Amino acid sequence: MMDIKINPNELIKANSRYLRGTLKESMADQATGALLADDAQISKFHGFYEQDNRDLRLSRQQQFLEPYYSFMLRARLPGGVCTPQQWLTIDTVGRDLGNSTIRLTTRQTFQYHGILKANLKPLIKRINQVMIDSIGGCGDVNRNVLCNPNPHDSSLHQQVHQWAKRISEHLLPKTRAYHEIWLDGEAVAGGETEPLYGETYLPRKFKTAIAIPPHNDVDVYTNDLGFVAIAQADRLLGFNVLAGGGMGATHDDNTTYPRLADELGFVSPEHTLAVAEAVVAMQRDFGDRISRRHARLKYTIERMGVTAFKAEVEKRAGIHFETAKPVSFTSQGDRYGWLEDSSGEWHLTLYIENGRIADTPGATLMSGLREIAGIHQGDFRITPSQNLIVARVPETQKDRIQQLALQHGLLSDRQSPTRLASIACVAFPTCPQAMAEGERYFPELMNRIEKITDNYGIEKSAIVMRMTGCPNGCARPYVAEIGLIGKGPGRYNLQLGGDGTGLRLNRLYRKNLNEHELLKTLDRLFKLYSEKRLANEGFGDFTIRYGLVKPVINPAEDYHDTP
Ligand code: SRM
Ligand code: SF4
Repeated sequence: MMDIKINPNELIKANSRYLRGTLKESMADQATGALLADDAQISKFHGFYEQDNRDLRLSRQQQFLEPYYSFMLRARLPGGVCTPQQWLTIDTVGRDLGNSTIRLTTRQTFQYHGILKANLKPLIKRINQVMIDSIGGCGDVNRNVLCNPNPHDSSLHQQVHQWAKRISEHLLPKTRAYHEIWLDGEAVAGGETEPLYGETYLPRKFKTAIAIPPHNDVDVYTNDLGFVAIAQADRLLGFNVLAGGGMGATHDDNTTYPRLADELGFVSPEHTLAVAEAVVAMQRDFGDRISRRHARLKYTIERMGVTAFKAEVEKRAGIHFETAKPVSFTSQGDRYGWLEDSSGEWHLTLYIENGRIADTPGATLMSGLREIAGIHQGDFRITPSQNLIVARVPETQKDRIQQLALQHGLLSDRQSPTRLASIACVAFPTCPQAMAEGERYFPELMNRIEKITDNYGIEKSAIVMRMTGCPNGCARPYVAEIGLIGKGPGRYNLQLGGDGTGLRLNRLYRKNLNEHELLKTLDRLFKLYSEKRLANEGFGDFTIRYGLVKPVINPAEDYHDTP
């Protein structure tokens, strides 16, 4: 008989009494800054990860000290929207109990880094006092639901944002463990169930996004479950439903790869929750519970085939998908500066380099946003490119907010279009998976890249460039025109060929480049682009047309195809 071993995480979940584990005991143990090993898995469902400062690892080891443990907590903030009052709390808590920075993420929420164990409970309590929780911020459940922040049309944004919130609520775990452990809620005396997830939850993380065409800010095709809003003027008619997108891969494991979602069909709004639930339930029942590397929905769909998958979703949701409506996406990423919408409200999109909000000698971003929050009456929207929109500003407040933004270095016209279109993941020193630098290094590298684009007169082109410290793909680098994927200290794989709208995967062009090799390669590519591009041709399209890389036809085979 074959000996198939279930993944140990499945047992941890099953034994956790609906996500309680021994978290209370772990928190009470003052002898260590860490959690018990199983609790470090369960904590993710509560929104936080145990980390240690990787810059300090060696010196701590040499001093026979345990690693410098701290925690990263990620909030749940569907669609990235919060009020100025909530922002003021987010800011104060970050200064009091975190490392005095706030990290905006590629999934429209914020993270605190550097939280000490003793500060976790007070921190969770304080954000909950302003109605922000961290349930399912991480873990094998549905994560933060993305929603196009859409500064163009407030009424459509409000409708679609409501759906992001509803989906998020509908797919939340029902266990009271979070309230019991962190908010001193009453202990549940048995009889608890998880109607959707069951006691082993999903085999792996699950991600949902809603896009409003023509903007693909949310990179909707990279999500496990995607909804593309179909609207007539400002009236929402329904959604095209997508399933099976995902970015994560592992170097040198040919069975892992990034994949774009398949289109299942169109549904009207009243079926949204039933479809979301059916897709999640399919992943619960058919996802791989043996290998976590192969446990995402994209692999389930590859195994089942999209036709069989769709038929089963229709059966479970009690619906019939109509043919998907035609849509056209024209951009990825944010549009900066002030925009007025049809109702006369103003929206200011601020570029926050790699999402890190802090006060530094040159730019007091954290203080500036605090001051803006003190007078702002609209809302804040975190974007999927780690930026921030000061949204719904009346004409009368525009000048004051502009002044504050200028005064604190939140507005500058010195960034190139390529920098503005680019993002990098966190990586060192907190991310345990990082093989190379991300946000700490990307700005310097970009300075050097800008010199090359200036040199070839292509400085006005916005080339979507995304860097990650490892192949997990947290900055969604596989749909960028240029993807830089960490391979080892100071070394990156170079991927080319995304289309600048998030509809096409890129492909490996050169492996394991150090900075010198990378800049030399980009120099050659940008020279060619400046000489041979067609009118209005984007860099990614050029690399395909000019034959520098072939388009990806079969992601499973093409991702590991060595040039
Ligand atoms: Fe991510 C794991 C940071 C978006 C794919 N990601 C991690 C961890 C938690 C490292 C770990 O395993 O302990 C990183 C924490 C670093 C730190 O110190 O903060 C981390 N991921 C991030 C963030 C903060 C990157 C950023 O710079 O903004 C993003 C937080 C999003 C959020 O608010 O929820 C982030 N991660 C993504 C995305 C992009 C997205 O979802 O749109 C992806 C690719 C899409 C996808 O999931 O397929 C992504 N992260 C991963 C993976 C690979 C999953 C896979 O299928 O293989 C891992 C590793 C894992 O899950 O084992 C990972
Ligand atoms: Fe860490 Fe890799 Fe994600 Fe970057 S891509 S944050 S290095 S897991």
